[in-house]
Amino acid sequence: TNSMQNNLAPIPELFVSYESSQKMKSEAADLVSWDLTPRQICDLELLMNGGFYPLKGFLTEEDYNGVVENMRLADGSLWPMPITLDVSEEFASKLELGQDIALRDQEGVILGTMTVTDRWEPNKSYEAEKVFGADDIAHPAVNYLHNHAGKIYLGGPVVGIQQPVHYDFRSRRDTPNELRAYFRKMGWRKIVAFQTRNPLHRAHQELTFRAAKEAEANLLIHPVVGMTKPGDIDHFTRVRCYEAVLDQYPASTTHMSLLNLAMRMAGPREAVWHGLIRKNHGLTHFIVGRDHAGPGKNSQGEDFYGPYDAQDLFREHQEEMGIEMVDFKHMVYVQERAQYEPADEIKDKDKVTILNISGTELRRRLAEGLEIPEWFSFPAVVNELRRTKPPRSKQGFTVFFTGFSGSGKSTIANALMVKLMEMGGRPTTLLDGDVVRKHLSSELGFSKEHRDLNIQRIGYVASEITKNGGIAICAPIAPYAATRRKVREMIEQYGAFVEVHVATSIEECERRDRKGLYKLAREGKIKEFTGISDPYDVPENPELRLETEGNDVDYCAQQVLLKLEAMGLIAA
Ligand code: PPS
Repeated sequence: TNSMQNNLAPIPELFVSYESSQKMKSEAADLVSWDLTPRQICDLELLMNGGFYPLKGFLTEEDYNGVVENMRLADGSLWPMPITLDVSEEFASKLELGQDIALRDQEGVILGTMTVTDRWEPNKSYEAEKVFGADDIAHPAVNYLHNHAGKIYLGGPVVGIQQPVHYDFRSRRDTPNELRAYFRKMGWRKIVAFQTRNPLHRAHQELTFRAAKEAEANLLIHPVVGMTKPGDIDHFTRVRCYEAVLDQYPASTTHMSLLNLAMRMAGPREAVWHGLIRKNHGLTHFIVGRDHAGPGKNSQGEDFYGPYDAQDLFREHQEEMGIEMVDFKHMVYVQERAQYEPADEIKDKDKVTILNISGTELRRRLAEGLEIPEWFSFPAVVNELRRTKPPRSKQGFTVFFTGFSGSGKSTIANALMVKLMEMGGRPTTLLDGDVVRKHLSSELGFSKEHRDLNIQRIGYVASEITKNGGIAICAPIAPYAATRRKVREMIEQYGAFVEVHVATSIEECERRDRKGLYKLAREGKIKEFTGISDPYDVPENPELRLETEGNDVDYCAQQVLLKLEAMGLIAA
């Protein structure tokens, strides 16, 4: 298949002319509007600019059924991924078939219109089984399908008005036709694409450069900056890393462009989809590695797909796709020869030392501020990663005290705050119950709903503090486990969440009754009082449980410090 033709002629887009788009923008004011989700915006961008050619809009029911069933549109063309406009039942019920709707971004800017020809309720479990291989929400796309996507799908042709606006890395983003034009201008006919959602280290540089040499092709580094796997390094950091690696390649044969794709992590089907998208961008070759676009482990702890399933499915369809697979060589570092070599070509395996640092080990070294050797990565890349992921002892975190009123939360929190200020280094904020109820939640009472709102506000502020490298100390009662879990999730995106249960018993709190509230609660003068007439879910697995009875405040605060030290959050 080395003779693949690549004429680089423009590919059809769904955009109307500039004049019509101006006219449509004003007319669309009268249309019913759908506010696109972040994923739908990514999908729409590639639909409109030809990245998803031959699709002409969000899938109709017939196309969807074919794609789910056997990766084919109703007209027989190969298309492995359902590109669907999922909406709420409420929105769907307002529409008539044949009606035009305006598709708007999150700021309300109109990006395109769609004529709704189809509306149906998909069988999501079936879609999950067929497309992602299992109806298991450990798969990020299946989780998205069941827990984020709307219940109803709308389908129909799209008319493009304007590209979604990106304020970041503008000069690095290209539509398929812009890339085709660039290749034409440079005289490139054979181009191999490298898809990635991770920073490039030396092994990747080696393998991509080798792939290009072997195919005697130019190289396009084509990283995804739309949506990748939850938990991935953010694209801002990654693009700075890619830019740092670019000068390791010959400039005359290597180019980088960013792809605003929303990945689904669908392994084999995703590989074929990636191939079609690259074909549309004017590429002739595509690198497929081990476990391409793999979603990680399923809920049984097993891999969703076999390591080479993606290569097999790609190989099966590459002729029809018109893009050739270059299979990924697993590159390893041979210490004695101070170079990377394909693992399967090393003849003297038992005589040489093969070095490797896994992804997990890399994350550990970053978190603990340990050495990352030059044979593994480029200093400029490591620098960028360290800037984004400072060691845990320099990251922000939240200490979240929970316990009954009068349990001693505030007093211990205050003591902890003073001790942390004495150590210095990170800005520290105490979000004490009283402070919060005065400044953030002054209109709230103590109903379940109001307490939840109160705790979520505290969680939000603490997550912002944590994100920006500070220490947030919170000390509300926070009686409900579900709400505490939500707050934990919010904060753990950015740093550690240290839940401290101040386990003073209700009897002891009532005996102390510092504010005289327990007496009022017993007399029924305060309703819904935690521990008396309102529930408290005892934390099951807090990072720390403090027994306050018989222990003084200083001792308790010191216990928290020791815990923070054990977690690597404070260092010498
Ligand atoms: S919650 O449930 O987390 O939103 O509560 P929080 O914001 O921490 O507020 C608790 C303080 O409010 C006083 N107070 C009550 N507590 C519990 N139940 C009822 N019904 C109630 N009404 C007023 C009480 O003094 C709590 O103060 P602390 O600092 O916890 O002793």
